[in-house]
Amino acid sequence: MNLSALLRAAAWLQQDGDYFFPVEASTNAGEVDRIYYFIFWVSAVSFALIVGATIYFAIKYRRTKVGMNPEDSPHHSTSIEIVWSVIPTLFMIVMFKWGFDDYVDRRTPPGDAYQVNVHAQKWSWAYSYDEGAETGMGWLGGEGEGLVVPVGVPIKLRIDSADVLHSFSVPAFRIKMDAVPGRYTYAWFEATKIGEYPVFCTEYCGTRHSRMLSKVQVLSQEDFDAWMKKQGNLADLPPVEAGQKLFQRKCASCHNMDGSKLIGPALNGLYGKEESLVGGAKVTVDDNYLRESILEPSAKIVEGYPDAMTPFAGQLSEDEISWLITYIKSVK
Ligand code: HEC
Ligand SMILES: [Cu+2]
Repeated sequence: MNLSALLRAAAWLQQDGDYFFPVEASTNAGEVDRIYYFIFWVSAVSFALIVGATIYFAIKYRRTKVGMNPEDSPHHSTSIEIVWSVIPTLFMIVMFKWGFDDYVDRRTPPGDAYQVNVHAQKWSWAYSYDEGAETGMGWLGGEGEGLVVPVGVPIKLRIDSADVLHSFSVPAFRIKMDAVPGRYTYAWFEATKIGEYPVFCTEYCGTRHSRMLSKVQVLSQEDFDAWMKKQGNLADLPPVEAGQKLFQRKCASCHNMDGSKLIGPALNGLYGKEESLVGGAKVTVDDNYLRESILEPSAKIVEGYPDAMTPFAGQLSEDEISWLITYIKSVK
């Protein structure tokens, strides 16, 4: 499952790509690839010249007879030294200037860019829009549609993390940016091709890091507008359904609802149960226990499990906490 998903991602990335790179699907991709190939070919040619000359001289001047003495040879040539210092320096300057210009461009979203917020958490991605829409992972079993964006519009991503360092990477767009707890980071792109592209977490973030896969859906402007119109608010749903959606987005990477253990215990049939805690205490699961377990998971650790849950204090509204509790209570 894990492996097949990764293989699928690799195959998906490589279609329409070349030997080194996946498809170029953003305005930035072509430039990144050109800089890469420039540096690559300069390095390859330098390598061939240097190693070629080394081999040539090693053979030409090898010692062939016992007792051979070294011949006198010039030990300094200003003109050669200038040539081999100046020419590489010029290439370095081109690499630096070209790379730096593109870096500055990457760090500076156009003023009219459309903002989408990206939320990283062990081990899922979620996206929210100022219009109120929210989407989840969108791939690999995660519910939701991933990051949905219109084609041909600069998109500015505001990225945050609820727990540890993650990194938001879309190879087809040639963008990557760390998600850092306690602050916002930014990235931007303008998609040039309608389609779906994989999203990876590229900062090792724990057990299920390799499954922190999501996708970007690039739609035409009309399709995007139609999609946005259809996005209801969670508050418009019955609480159980709202809770289920939230659970899929924020909790399903660690909790199953079918009795099986994941990173944390399964949460079905939990309500009313007597739970054993680390340290030997017992507690009967009621609304307050659920609430505390969500907001401050370290307060009571379930026996047999690590203290590894993301604390959700400050991240969920009262409504959201209550929908989650309603949902957990509803699943037997
Ligand atoms: C990073 C993994 C992770 C995520 C994400 C996570 N949990 Fe947990 N959860 C755990 C672990 C591990 C435990 C057991 C240790 C403990 O009690 O803190 C746990 C325990 C719990 C418990 C107590 C279970 C019991 O058997 O008494 C509840 C309730 C709970 N989580 C709810 C949630 C909800 C709701 C969410 C989403 C808002 C969530 N968790 C997200 C890892 C996670
Ligand atoms: Cu991660």
